[in-house]
Amino acid sequence: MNALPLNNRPSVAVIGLGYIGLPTAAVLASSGAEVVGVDINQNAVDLINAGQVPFVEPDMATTVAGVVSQGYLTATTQTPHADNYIVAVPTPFKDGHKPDLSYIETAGKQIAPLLEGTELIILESTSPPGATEFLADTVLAARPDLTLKPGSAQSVYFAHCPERVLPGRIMIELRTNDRIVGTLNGEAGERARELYELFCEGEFLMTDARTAEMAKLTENAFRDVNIAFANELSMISDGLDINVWELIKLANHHPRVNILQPGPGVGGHCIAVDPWFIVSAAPEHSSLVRTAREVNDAKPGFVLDKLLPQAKRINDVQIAALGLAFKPNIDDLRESPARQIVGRLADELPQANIMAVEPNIDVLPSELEALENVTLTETSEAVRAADIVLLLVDHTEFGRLDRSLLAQKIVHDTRGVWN
Ligand code: SAJ
Repeated sequence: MNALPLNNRPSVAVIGLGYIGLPTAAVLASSGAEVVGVDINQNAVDLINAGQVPFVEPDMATTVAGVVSQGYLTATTQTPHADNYIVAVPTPFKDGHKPDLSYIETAGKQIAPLLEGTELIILESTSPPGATEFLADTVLAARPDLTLKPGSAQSVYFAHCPERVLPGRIMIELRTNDRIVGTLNGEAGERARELYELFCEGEFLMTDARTAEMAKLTENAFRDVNIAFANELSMISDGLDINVWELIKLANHHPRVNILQPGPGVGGHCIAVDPWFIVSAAPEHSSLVRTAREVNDAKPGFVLDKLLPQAKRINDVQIAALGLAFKPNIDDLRESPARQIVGRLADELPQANIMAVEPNIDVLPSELEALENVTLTETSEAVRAADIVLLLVDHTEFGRLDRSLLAQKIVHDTRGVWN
């Protein structure tokens, strides 16, 4: 832990204390910055100020507890003045898969009146091309006395530094990943780099803001396209009576082939969202990116189409649905195909008893909690009682399941864990 006195530490306000903002705030605070985290969620703010965390991410809780107790990180609902701002707010999409920049706009409007000149404003949120310019335009529209022209006391500096950390490994990857830094004006990039150098040991890759925005989208679209290929293979193989897991393993022995793993669909707030920003920016040239999204979004329906006819043949069928998170060993249920599948199973099978197993949560999400035919159940209890076992998430715990419990059951392993 860095022991710089408070008045020598750069001041940073991190806007948005979600899955990226909070770990970034905590790592910055533990590496020499004086950090104020800002969030509209009073409950999250109160928890953080008590040294606790509002969501699970390995190793984050201890870092937050440490920096809060030392006074290097505080949380508030009111945006303060700081020399450096990091904007890490959501960028969801709205109707027609168009990016929704309203959170970025709100952040810009809240920062604008506080600016004194010479501040650095970094956009970290994954953003469509042009979003950093949009943030700068928002700020300057509210503060016409300020300028993007560098070098004066009225200059404000903007950069885009997209986060690229993997949920479940955020505290490690924040320090070790290479960092793209996109400059919008003047020395913004160099200043951003100095700030991130407090904690990031990776290489710094300097570019302009627009290319940085597109680079982040490209990384996630690349992964989405590759997962879509694996998911498409799984559907092709199913019809041809071929084991897709064996097929991929064999093909991956080729020195230039590296196919990803199929699953019940693609979840999370990044890979299932970001490729649409590319489609939205250049619809006429992004048919591959769009198709990959459509293939991955169709996979939960394919899983249900396989399972429902079998389930409907069994009176008062008992189904163990293993996993609700969007990927293994986390509690994040956002855009989770598993959660979507369980909801649709419950709708289609009113007489069924659906035992949802998710070792990382204590309470079902509200839309499932409200259903009479869905209960949160412990792993082996659910598997023992089940007629059908549907594995949806490759949590480590499920891989350790006593396989003899699966004998006499109808098993759908969408992740190839028991293959
Ligand atoms: N998935 C598969 N098969 C695979 C790999 C993943 O079905 O072979 C599924 C997962 O189960 C999950 C979804 O894809 O539902 C996404 O999971 P992920 O682990 O691929 O990615 P995320 O969404 O957790 O994090 C991604 C990462 N991007 C890349 O790997 C290019 C991360 O580095 C980014 O920082 C993050 O998006 C983000 O914030 O954008």
